[in-house]
Amino acid sequence: MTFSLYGIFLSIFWLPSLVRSDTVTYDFDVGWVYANPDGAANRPTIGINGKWPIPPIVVTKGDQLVVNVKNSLGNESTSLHFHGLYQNGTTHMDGPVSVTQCNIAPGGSFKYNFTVDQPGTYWYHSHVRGQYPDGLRGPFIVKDPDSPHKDLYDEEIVLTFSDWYHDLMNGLLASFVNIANPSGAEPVPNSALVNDTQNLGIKIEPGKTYLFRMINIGAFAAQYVWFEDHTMQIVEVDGIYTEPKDAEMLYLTAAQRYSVLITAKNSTNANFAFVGSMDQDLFDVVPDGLNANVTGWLVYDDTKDKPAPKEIAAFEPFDDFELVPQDKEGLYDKVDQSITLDLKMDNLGDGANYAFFNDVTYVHPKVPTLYTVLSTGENATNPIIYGSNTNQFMLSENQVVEIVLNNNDPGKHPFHLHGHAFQVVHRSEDEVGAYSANSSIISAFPKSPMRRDTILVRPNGNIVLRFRSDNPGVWLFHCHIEWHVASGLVATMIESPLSIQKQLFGKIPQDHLDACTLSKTPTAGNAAGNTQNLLDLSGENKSPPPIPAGFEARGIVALVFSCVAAFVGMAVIVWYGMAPMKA
Ligand SMILES: *[C@@H]1O[C@H](CO)[C@@H](O)[C@H](O)[C@H]1NC(C)=O
Ligand SMILES: *[C@@H]1O[C@H](CO)[C@@H](O)[C@H](O)[C@H]1NC(C)=O
Ligand SMILES: *[C@@H]1O[C@H](CO)[C@@H](O)[C@H](O)[C@H]1NC(C)=O
Ligand SMILES: *[C@@H]1O[C@H](CO)[C@@H](O)[C@H](O)[C@H]1NC(C)=O
Ligand SMILES: *[C@@H]1O[C@H](CO)[C@@H](O)[C@H](O)[C@H]1NC(C)=O
Ligand SMILES: *[C@@H]1O[C@H](CO)[C@@H](O)[C@H](O)[C@H]1NC(C)=O
Ligand SMILES: *[C@@H]1O[C@H](CO)[C@@H](O)[C@H](O)[C@H]1NC(C)=O
Ligand SMILES: *[C@@H]1O[C@H](CO)[C@@H](O)[C@H](O)[C@H]1NC(C)=O
Ligand SMILES: [Cu+2]
Repeated sequence: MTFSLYGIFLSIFWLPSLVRSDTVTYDFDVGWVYANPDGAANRPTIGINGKWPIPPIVVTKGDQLVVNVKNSLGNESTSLHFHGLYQNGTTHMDGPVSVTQCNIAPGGSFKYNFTVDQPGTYWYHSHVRGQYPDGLRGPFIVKDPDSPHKDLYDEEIVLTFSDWYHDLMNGLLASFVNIANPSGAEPVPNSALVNDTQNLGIKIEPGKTYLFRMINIGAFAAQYVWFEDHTMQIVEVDGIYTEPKDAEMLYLTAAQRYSVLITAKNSTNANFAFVGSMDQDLFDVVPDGLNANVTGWLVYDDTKDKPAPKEIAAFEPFDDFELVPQDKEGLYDKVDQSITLDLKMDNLGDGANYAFFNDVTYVHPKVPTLYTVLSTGENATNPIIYGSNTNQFMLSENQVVEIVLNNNDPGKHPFHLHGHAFQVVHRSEDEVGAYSANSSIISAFPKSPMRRDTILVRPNGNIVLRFRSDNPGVWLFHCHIEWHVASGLVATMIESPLSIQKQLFGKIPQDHLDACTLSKTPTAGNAAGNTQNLLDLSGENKSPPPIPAGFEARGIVALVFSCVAAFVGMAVIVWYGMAPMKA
């Protein structure tokens, strides 16, 4: 009797403290190591604490996460972004350099500290221009004691998929945004990886059900993923629980995640291949000998063969637009603010190829945008002060915001919004041109649209995304192909700037400001660092000027090609001239 009374007492007065809220701390010393994950090239790679692959971050919903970063790279700045985390109240912990923080220069340190209040499968990566494909990217898993699927599986397995380059990003970026690459052809990866290796065996026990958390941590290539003779049941997409849906093949763009349940067979008679296959439509030229596939096995019996994957006739992935969030959140049908982004690729006056939203290519401001918000008082609501090349949009509080993105480019692009998951209310097929709402399109909007944080827009197609501006902060919206971030396919959402000031004015931690001192970055004023006249942007960072009137992009391309051909010709002559004479 006393015991059960005590039990009631406990449950009334002590239950809240049983909801765990631990602090989880990681100390990350970021530095160069060597790695050779595809067995074809040992290359300098960015590791953590002397190791690569870098460790997964694993927390439980509700935890306080502290990541102490020390930059020991010696020759590059760094930062960390926690992809998909809402950072509600902590926009200064989001990670993109020149947006919510300064560079962490070589020798510098920086503490990320925020509450993780959402379950699911995420990842973390550098948000310095072009850096993460050199290795600084890994899983970020938020466990959920209250997961609606927790009784449906026995074990969890994290699997990352990635493309991989043998050359370092610094050199690849220099030749990508270059007059000698006027068409903007992206460097093609050398190989595909699963869990930063190839030929991975996964020990499977018969009869068990596994939750596979799959993450594309690549730079560029989307991957088709399938498990031979095993059906996947999708239960989570980008951190949002979904109603279970069966799928035989998934398509994971760079930065997308899926959790799927896979039930093992009862017999151990055979092992089964699984494959990640890079979407070669993305590659302008497919180099001879490229193996776009990475293979692994569900290993039921170690002593049996690991069969080569069967060739498949066609890629027919599950259409993620069919997913329904488990909470069935209804369509936001009344839009308060609609933003149209017209995407194109084009050349600027320096002859290189850039990516544009509404004819503006992103160039980072001198003052991180968040610090402009915090240092300009009531003028923070004036979009002009954020500069001419940041594609800034002011969002006011608690509105339904719509982003209409028209892809005027023959490429596929995975778009990501920081700080939110969005409803995907419409996604067109290929080659339909700009979005134009009509009654048949609107009546086809899903009642409970899929929500996620990264979505593919098809070639010359369009997407319509909606979210509620309930998270004051400075949030990037960008293509998650790292080449396109470098060529400027980025917009800045400045959500409720006066509320950001209320949350964070005077509260930016000293180590964040010290990072600015070390990297010689101003922390006040408009995009140009002007604190006196906020409308005076002289000295701001700007894109190269447009191609001079009278020249056509095609003309420049032809001119460059003939110059390049002449240069190659000369180089060949010089090279022959220098070759030692054979006796
Ligand atoms: C930085 O250091 C690494 C490792 O020593 C080296 O491979 C890389 O080329 C350097 N990068 C630059 C930009 O100098
Ligand atoms: C992290 O932030 C929380 C909340 O602001 C604070 O209480 C805690 O002391 C911080 N932890 C560290 C290690 O700075
Ligand atoms: C894949 O790597 C993650 C860490 O990134 C690890 O937790 C997981 O166990 C690995 N999966 C397999 C099947 O080895
Ligand atoms: C494995 O055996 C169990 C129990 O007999 C049965 O319920 C289940 O359907 C079987 N699974 C498969 C994949 O055949
Ligand atoms: C990769 O997989 C696809 C699909 O099965 C197949 O068509 C292709 O031949 C494979 N490539 C290699 C190099 O094995
Ligand atoms: C609405 O737009 C779609 C796509 O542009 C088009 O296929 C369809 O015919 C249009 N319907 C009406 C009723 O105009
Ligand atoms: C942020 O927190 C506020 C207040 O707790 C809440 O109303 C809002 O929905 C949250 N937004 C996100 C994106 O988590
Ligand atoms: C900010 O705006 C106010 C009111 O529009 C103006 O009087 C003031 O000069 C502005 N501040 C700066 C630093 O430009
Ligand atoms: Cu892109």
